[in-house]
Amino acid sequence: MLYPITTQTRAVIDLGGIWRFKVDYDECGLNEKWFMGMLDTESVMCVPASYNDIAAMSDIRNHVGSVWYQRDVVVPQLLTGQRLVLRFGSVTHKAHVYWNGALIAEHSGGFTPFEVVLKPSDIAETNQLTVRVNNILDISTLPVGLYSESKDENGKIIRKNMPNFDFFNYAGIHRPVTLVSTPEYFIDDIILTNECSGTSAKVHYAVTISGKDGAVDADSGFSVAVDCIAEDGSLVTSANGFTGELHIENVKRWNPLKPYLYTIRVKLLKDGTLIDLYDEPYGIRTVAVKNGQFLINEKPFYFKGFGKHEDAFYTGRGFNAAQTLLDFNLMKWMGANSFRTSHYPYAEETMRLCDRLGIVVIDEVPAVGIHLNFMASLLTPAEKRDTFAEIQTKAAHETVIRELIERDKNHCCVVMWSIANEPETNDKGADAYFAPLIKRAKDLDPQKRPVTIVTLMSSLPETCRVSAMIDVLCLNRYYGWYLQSGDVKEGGKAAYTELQKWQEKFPDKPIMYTEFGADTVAGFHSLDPVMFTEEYQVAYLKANTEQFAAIKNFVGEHVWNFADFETSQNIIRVQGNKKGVFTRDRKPKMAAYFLKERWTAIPDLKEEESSQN
Ligand code: GCB
Repeated sequence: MLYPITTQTRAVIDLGGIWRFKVDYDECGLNEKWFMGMLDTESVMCVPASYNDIAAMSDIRNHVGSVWYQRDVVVPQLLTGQRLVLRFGSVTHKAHVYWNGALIAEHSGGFTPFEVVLKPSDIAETNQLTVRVNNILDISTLPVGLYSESKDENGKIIRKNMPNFDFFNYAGIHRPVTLVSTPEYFIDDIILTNECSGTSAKVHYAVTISGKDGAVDADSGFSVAVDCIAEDGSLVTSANGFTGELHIENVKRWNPLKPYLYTIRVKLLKDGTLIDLYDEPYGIRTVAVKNGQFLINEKPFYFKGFGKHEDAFYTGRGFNAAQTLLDFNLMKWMGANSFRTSHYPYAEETMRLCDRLGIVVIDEVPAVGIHLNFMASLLTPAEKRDTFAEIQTKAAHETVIRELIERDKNHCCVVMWSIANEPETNDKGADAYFAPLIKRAKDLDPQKRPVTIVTLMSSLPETCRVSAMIDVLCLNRYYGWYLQSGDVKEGGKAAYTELQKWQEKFPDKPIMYTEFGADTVAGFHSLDPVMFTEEYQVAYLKANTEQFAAIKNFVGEHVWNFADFETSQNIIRVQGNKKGVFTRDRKPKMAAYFLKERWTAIPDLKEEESSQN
């Protein structure tokens, strides 16, 4: 699905701003047809944003179920005759979209875009756009939630939505809502891949053209012309045809923190007349896993960075351009080169920014919580559940993998897909559940990037059933925090022992830490570094990072987390998770300086050890 941009042939109208808003406390909105006519409310809400913290009241913040958004939309006359598409960057987690009272779209999955074409006959002078947003998560959704209903003494239904993951279940219209115009026949999709050989490169492209009756083929009288344009605006090379190749000499490669973006300009023509035009930014680089190394542009890459969250004061999980850019500037300040979109796909705007800034991304689907004993047993010890006998996430999982790869396939910043975070990989059923999903990701990705599953502390070389199937061993490990608590020295030793076993078992697979960290309350200090102090966080990071150099295939370190973030309430969280290297308002803890010193001394790409030998 192409990102909405304005070109000579396309217009984008932003529908963000202040919408009418109503909480559906009794889930009666559907029966009472709140989608017909003006929403009966005095409340309003910002779009895009999570509604939770903005509403200020705890019954809205913690509401389980549906809320309704509504606004009027006027379609400018100058767009008459154009194909009009209503597009949502994301609605978390389930959306029902009504246009002038009629249901026109439904979408499940809170982190990927969806769109619907508006029929010209449905467009009135002023139109009413109503969205019902539902935040319920259960064992068939991703992320996974532990949903339950009970009745109070008056027979009123009480809904409980316990997240089976460690972040606050923010909800709402989280990303831009736009009205996009295209011509009737239009560029529907562009697939880009490349091959590099020394200083030259070939970019292979495939363009899909569609009209009102679906895709049209090359015999339809339409033609496609493609230009490759350099950053200074000069034309590098051109090609013709629905599919083809662009040959580039003296290619400028996209490199970590040293980005270069070409523009691939696709033109749809009929009898020489321009019908549609779309510009796709494209960085040329290669990615491969070989001999235990992670190669970018044929050189060993070392991941330095974080697991992050889309999480901010006031706007919650809503797209926040200023904070996103600040985070990347802070990362660059400390020599970080990469992050993982833990634990869901991030905004398209963020991915475009990463292409532009040269930030390397491990792109994760929202498959978190596929472990029915994890949060539950941690908080309220219960009988062991059989995750793969009970979980019903297969269909959602197939969908999110397809939607993420369709959305992000052309991004040079994306070097690996993570198809789950910390599932129960030791239990029987894990291999049967994940093997087809790994295959699906590989089949769907035109660039054939590596695929991983990020594993939990208990997934050990002796027990983990998925490690043989994945390309990179991505480990979340908390030695010296959840294990060997308070003793970083013992923690460091335990980390080393486990890493050595992985190295022995899979001598050809790269290994990285995708999480390691310690909760740290900013401003807590002690001479003897005790847990929760800034000194302990530094000692913990030092003790763990000291082990890495001795592990031959160790290719990177992502600290958990970039910044403190909001979670639901429980006995192991203090107004959220405090493992941030920055506070939630982006003030550095001592660890930021420790990491800056360490990371600025480690090259992003090892020039000296090219894969040619
Ligand atoms: C993990 C999870 C992450 C948590 C983190 C923690 O392993 O992947 O979502 O926030 O641990 O801090 O416990």
